[in-house]
Amino acid sequence: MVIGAIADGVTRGVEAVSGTVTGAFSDEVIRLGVTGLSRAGKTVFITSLVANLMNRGRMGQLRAAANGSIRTAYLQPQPDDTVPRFDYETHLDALTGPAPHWPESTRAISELRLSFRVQQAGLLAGLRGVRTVHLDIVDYPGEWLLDLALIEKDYAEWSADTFARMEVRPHSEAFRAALETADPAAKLEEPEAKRLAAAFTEYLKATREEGYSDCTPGRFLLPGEMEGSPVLTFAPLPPGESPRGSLAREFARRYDAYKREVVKPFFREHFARIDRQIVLVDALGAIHAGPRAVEDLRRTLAEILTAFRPGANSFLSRIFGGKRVERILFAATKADHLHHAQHPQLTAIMEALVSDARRRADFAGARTQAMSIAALRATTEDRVSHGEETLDVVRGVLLDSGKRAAFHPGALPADPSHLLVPARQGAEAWLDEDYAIMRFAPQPIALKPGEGPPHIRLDRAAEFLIGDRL
Ligand SMILES: Nc1nc2c(ncn2[C@@H]2O[C@H](COP(=O)(O)OP(=O)(O)OP(=O)(O)O)[C@@H](O)[C@H]2O)c(=O)[nH]1
Ligand SMILES: [Mg+2]
Repeated sequence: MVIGAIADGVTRGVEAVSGTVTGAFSDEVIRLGVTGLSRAGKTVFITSLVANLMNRGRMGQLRAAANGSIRTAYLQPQPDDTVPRFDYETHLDALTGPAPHWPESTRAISELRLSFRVQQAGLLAGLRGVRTVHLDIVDYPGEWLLDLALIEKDYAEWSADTFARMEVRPHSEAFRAALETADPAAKLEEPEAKRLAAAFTEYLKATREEGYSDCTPGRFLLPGEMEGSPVLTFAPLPPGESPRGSLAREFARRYDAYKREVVKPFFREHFARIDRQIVLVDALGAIHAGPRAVEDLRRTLAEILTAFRPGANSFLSRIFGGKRVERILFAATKADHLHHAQHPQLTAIMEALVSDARRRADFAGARTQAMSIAALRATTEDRVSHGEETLDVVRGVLLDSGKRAAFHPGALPADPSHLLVPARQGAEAWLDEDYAIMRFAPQPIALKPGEGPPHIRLDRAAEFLIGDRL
């Protein structure tokens, strides 16, 4: 405990020093965290945001872009040598090249530095001179935030929790069968450890495919370069004897190593340095999947968002050392699947999904907002007559067939509780409406000079997140 506190204190100290060094060169740094569960739209968001900040023709609602304060924006080497660079060029080529397609899934942390030369517009221009502001964008999986809950639990508690969840979740048979033939008190044999860890990982994968999002430890599903290492080769065990050198003793040790070597460094080295945060949420995808997916999403978001209340967790308050995330934007992504007439409803659902967490974060001093956005608009809007009525639709090219189609996903309720209440009550299906989803391909775009890729409200999102610092 004490050692942990000292180690954390030391890191903060070094941080503070490097902070002053940056200050001495009078360059300002904003660290923007971009997170969301897998497939939420992180990669597309960062790519389009950066492209639109470099070519600001479509950023009318970002004040510093509209009034000309931003003179130039350019990419620079990032400050952290050991973090993979966000592969901006490859992702942009995918989205805006001659045969546009969605980028590959990315499964780990990455970072990109975009720097601005800024000079205040108008009367103040001469007074303040030209400043350099660095925007460090950090992309990390939302699943990693779920591991925060492990820090407060020891191996026995975590095992007990995991078995309790298993009671109400499908696909645990194979792992249970693997446990039947295991002897936790016997001397550790590595093949046996691997066998149990593999069966447990398969169980986590299956539950995630079933739509459950809180499947800790997070790195078992997104191992990256740690695949096969001892910190990822353990599994929960029922309570029992754990003599020295036994499988049970070693699993408990590896669980502690996972917390120490994987979870804590992420929070300390990346999470605690974030100033501004956007949480991307595929709310439409969950609504389409049905009430259970919506309820699971709500719960998972609530758990993820506890990370933004450092006061509630002693490890977090220590590494934050009084600092906090100043602004948090909750963004429902892929809003181009909806005609804009329905965007207020989507935003209201987004607000309702995170309302508890938002209240608490507001209370902790962060400014929060909810919004509906599309980082890359893949559709155009239209109205079609459908029998007696006219219907608001969006049109685009379908990803699977390559055919053009008009799409109306169903009418979202004006009152979000019409979705969230049945979801909370465990309904199997929506009562009076089916929500369809279609996957559109990115459209070929001919960009005019000075314009970034088409989007919906990316400029408003940028204004909320960084507008005050430009
Ligand atoms: N129509 C539309 N679809 C989008 C948009 N953003 C993302 N998508 C869809 O969502 C998918 C996932 O987007 P990504 O940006 O790769 O999501 P991610 O969060 O980086 O996903 P992982 O890297 O797998 O965690 C894409 O392949 C698209 O199908 C958008 O603005 N509009
Ligand atoms: Mg990605």
